[in-house]
Amino acid sequence: MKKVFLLILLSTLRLSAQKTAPPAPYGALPSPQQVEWQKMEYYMFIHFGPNTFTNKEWGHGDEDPKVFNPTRLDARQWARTAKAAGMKAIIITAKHHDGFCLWPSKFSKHTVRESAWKNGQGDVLRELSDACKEYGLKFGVYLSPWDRNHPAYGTPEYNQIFANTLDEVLSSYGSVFEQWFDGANGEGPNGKRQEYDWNLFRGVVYKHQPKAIIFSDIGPGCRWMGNESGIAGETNWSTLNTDGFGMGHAAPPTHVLNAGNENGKYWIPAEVDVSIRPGWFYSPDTDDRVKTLTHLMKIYYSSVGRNGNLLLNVPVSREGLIHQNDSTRLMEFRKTVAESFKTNLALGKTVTASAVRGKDQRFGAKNLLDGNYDTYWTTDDAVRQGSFVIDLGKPTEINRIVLQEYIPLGQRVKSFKVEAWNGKQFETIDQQTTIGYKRILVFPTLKTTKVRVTILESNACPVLAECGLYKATELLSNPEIARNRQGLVTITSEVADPVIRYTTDGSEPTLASTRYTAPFHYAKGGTIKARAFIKNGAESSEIVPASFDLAPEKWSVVASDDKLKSAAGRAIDSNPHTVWQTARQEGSAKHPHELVVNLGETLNLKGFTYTPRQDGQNGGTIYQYSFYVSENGTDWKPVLEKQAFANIRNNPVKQEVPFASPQKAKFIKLVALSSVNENENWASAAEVGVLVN
Ligand code: FUL
Ligand code: CA
Repeated sequence: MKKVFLLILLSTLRLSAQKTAPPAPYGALPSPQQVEWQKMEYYMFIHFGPNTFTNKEWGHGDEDPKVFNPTRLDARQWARTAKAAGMKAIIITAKHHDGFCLWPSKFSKHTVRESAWKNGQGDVLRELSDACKEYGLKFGVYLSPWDRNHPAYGTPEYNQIFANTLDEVLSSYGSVFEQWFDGANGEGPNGKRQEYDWNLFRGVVYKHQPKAIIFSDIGPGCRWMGNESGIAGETNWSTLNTDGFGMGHAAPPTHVLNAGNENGKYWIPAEVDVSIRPGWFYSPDTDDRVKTLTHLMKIYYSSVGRNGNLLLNVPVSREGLIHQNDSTRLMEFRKTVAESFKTNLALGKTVTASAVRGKDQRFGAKNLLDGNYDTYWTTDDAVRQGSFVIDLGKPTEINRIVLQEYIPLGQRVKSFKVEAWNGKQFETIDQQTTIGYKRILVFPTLKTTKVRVTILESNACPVLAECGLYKATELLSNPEIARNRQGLVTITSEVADPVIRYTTDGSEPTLASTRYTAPFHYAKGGTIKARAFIKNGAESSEIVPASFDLAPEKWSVVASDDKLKSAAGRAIDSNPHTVWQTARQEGSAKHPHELVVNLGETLNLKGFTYTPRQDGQNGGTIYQYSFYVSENGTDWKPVLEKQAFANIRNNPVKQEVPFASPQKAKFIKLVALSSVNENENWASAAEVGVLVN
């Protein structure tokens, strides 16, 4: 009897001493550097170079280096701004497609040394890397292999030259946390494209910066997520299959980059690069078009909130400073994010899970609410579903939930559901797919005592590090300004009983400005600024600007048959959601495809505009074009020949193209010479317009 008792005692002791093992890692895993990188969440991109001074997005490489002449360059101001904005690093375009080097490279004759800035004695990379050290920021470099200036581009020697360039940068400015490789590959000065030697380039990076994260379309450190508008996929796996793929046109389709591959072979998380302005480079034309706070918050939720890091571009101005408008907006953004996620209402509250791994409290649900990423809740290996309930103790207002998987053990969750207790039962708030490092769900404010999270599907037992509940700042939604073909402006608002006020003289609308009550005529164009007020002005929306040129009231499409006429009419109906496209059937005429418009009166044109289709597709989007004008519709004068809309494939925003000198015209003709997609023999447009103001 005694013996048996002793045996039982011994085995119990042994059992409790034998701790439950943590789950084995699942699938492709992040390196320790990738985990660190993911925790950075938010950092700054800076596009700066000759384009800053020439109003271009893609320089041609033949620009006079003397144009680069910032008058008051202060890299410490950039670093200070980034730091105050809550960012963790700065990545700068050390060399963009025009080949201009922001440091005095030995391997190029197109650099700051040849510029007017500091009499050729300056080095932007030196100043910025020093400033980053001073402000405790990490430093990263963008280097475009595509080089429209270098005479060797397009020959085998160029690969070694680019490798030397990389070597120079990566061994001269201290630690580089991220090397950004642009996938764009176009023609160089000799009209040839380069076959890049990526193995060579990667080798140089790791030689000097073994811990650097290499960004490219397909990693290996992190990946492009398929667009430049700041929207990662709602489903976003950090794993990707890259075998057989390459950069640029050889990359997986953008929808794949956007969502990653479930069970992908490599860990290549998404980085969300987007500009705070319509373009990547500074232009005085966009000083008024810095993205609104509302827009930036939307980007935050669709980047950091969807398992991606946010790389927000803030272009440096011609003075060599971050413009006041951008820095003001960055501070508002920082404040709103910080306030929204200041108080985790779930922290330290009671939480119970449907199951706990080995019933071992080291893996218990309380780990979800301890504010420590390195402790997690998990279940037995065979368990693929499970839930936990957070008891808030009292009715609490919430509108955001933050979930985090413990990624050192891989990304596992395929779908999950969030519910709130309504007094009688749990009611679904949202059901979504992946979580990854961080997932934030946004929902209207509700009051509840209990929240239940259910993992519905997981590729291995779920491993969740944290769950947070918040009552985030709700911004009053912004009014929207639209103008129709006849020039009638409508201002709408989602706010209940708003008082909308607007101006047409560029000033900021106040409570004293004109009140919007009905659509008004505004065919000649200009800038309208609107703002919604509620509670007698106690609360207001942001100020929303909208700029218009001449309305296409009197315009008509010139075409032989009515079908084409009405189809082409979609390019001049003032509705960016309707698309004109030329015939695309088999055997149809190859490029050029053209659109001819009768303006109905003779005008003095300063330029034209082209809005590519805005429906998420890029079929027929024009890349190269020529533009003609005519006073009688028969004799055509070329104004712009064989030009290109720079970067329109990745950033399909409205293009505004000024002419070198004003042109008298009653007719215009836009001729599409090529599409953004190779071998596509048709053209499309959401809108075509003119600049007369
Ligand atoms: C693109 C480039 O072509 C753009 O000019 C910009 O630098 C963007 C970040 O990457 O591929
Ligand atoms: Ca934890």
